[in-house]
Amino acid sequence: DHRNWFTEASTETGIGFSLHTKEKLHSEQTPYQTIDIYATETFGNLMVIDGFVMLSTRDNFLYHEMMSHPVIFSHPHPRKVVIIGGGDCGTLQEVLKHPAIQQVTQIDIDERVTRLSELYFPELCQANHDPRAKLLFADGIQWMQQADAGSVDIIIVDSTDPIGPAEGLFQQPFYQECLRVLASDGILVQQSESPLLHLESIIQPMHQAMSSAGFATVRTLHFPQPVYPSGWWSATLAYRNAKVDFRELDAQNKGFDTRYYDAAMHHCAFVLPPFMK
Ligand code: PUT
Repeated sequence: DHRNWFTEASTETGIGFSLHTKEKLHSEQTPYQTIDIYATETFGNLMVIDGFVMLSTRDNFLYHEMMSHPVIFSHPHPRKVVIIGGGDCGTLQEVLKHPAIQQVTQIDIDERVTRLSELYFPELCQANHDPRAKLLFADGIQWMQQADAGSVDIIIVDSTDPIGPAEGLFQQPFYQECLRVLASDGILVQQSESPLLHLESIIQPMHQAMSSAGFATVRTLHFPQPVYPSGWWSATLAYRNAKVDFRELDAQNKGFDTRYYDAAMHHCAFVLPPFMK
């Protein structure tokens, strides 16, 4: 095959995922990581950080909708949201679709992710100048340590994989800080990798760390994500209170467009196959 392929090769899992690329549009080393952008043949633009696929034009809606709407419709009165990571701004845009949300603070360590997303994924950055949005470029762990207790309703951890700069976001001390910063009824949601590949190595330890940090209930949801290893991904929700809510009527009458999430998919996403239970 004479064509150019980008391959995310995983030595840990022994698999690789390839996309046929037309052109490398950009490559740079930032103080934190290497960011590459490709134009692909069938998935639009592709952002890759340190060799790992972050998003494509074609399928990012699955991830961004499932990182935002299930948690927001699970909170009884969401007003203040914090996003840790999320520099491509796709999650931010979904969160801001909710009129009830009054303030979203996003803290990504690397400003270049956002600037490159504005150039190569402009459709995700339409809400960046919404007056409710505040974009900070700083260390998310330090930000959380300095945040006021009980000041946030929802924390969304939309990070890279738990290696390198993001590793501390997957550990109990960070979850303890999140619990302190969440108001009553507060919920933390974090991207939690592949149900097939990372159940024992990431999802189970995450449940244990969140529970021992003091969260009352921890639940994982799952959804397809073709450009991530195994094509199947998850997000884990940690609830300050034991009671699990779903504002189903509000989800049915949400009044904005989504392509994957709706009230029925909300239920569906939390139904676990036996091996995950
Ligand atoms: N934001 C999630 C990135 C995961 C890449 N494998």
